[in-house]
Amino acid sequence: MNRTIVLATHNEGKVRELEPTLLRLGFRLLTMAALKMESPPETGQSFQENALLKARHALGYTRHWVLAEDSGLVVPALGGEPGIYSARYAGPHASDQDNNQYLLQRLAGREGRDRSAYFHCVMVLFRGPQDAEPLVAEASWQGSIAMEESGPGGFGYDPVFLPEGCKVSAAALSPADKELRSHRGQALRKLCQYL
Ligand code: ITT
Repeated sequence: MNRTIVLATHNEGKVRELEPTLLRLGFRLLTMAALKMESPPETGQSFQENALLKARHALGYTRHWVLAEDSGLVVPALGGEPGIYSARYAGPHASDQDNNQYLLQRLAGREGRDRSAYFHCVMVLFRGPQDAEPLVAEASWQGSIAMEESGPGGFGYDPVFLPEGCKVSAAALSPADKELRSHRGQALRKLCQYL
């Protein structure tokens, strides 16, 4: 395809997961770090609002295509927490491990269905700054929250997320297996089908 896409994210975990498919399709990729772009404040009230906000912010810096996504973990028994606040659940500068420990504390004493959870991702693609009808795709990944962290890979909540039908946490899946099952992998495949 020989076209450049700017990945409007500062999250290296997301970049690692999005790269292989987009490169395989022949896109050249640029990151916000390479373009020295700041992240916008995430003031949206939904995954979709935040994904659009991140993409539109990046479009202020470039004439290339821009792909952005907003994602997070939803725990229905906690009223949907952490949801759109997943990246900063334990505080504004929280690390992934802080967030995981905080989540485990919030679920202390809860078992069975109360530990059900899913990841959700809304991904948007603007085919240049004039694109009035950006492509939007979304997907979820069902599972539950483990009693403790495990697994060497992934990022974010992967060490505490037990995907439905798996015996290990998302952090113990191979990158290819995670991409096949995950909210982000599914959303990206839908988006690519629209192209
Ligand atoms: P950008 O806004 O720069 O893209 P971010 O990390 O702030 O990066 P989000 O606002 O979309 O991104 O927050 C997503 C958070 O949800 C992320 O930081 C993780 O904590 C969590 N998350 C999303 N997808 C995940 C995945 O596949 N595995 C584990 N955690 C994930």
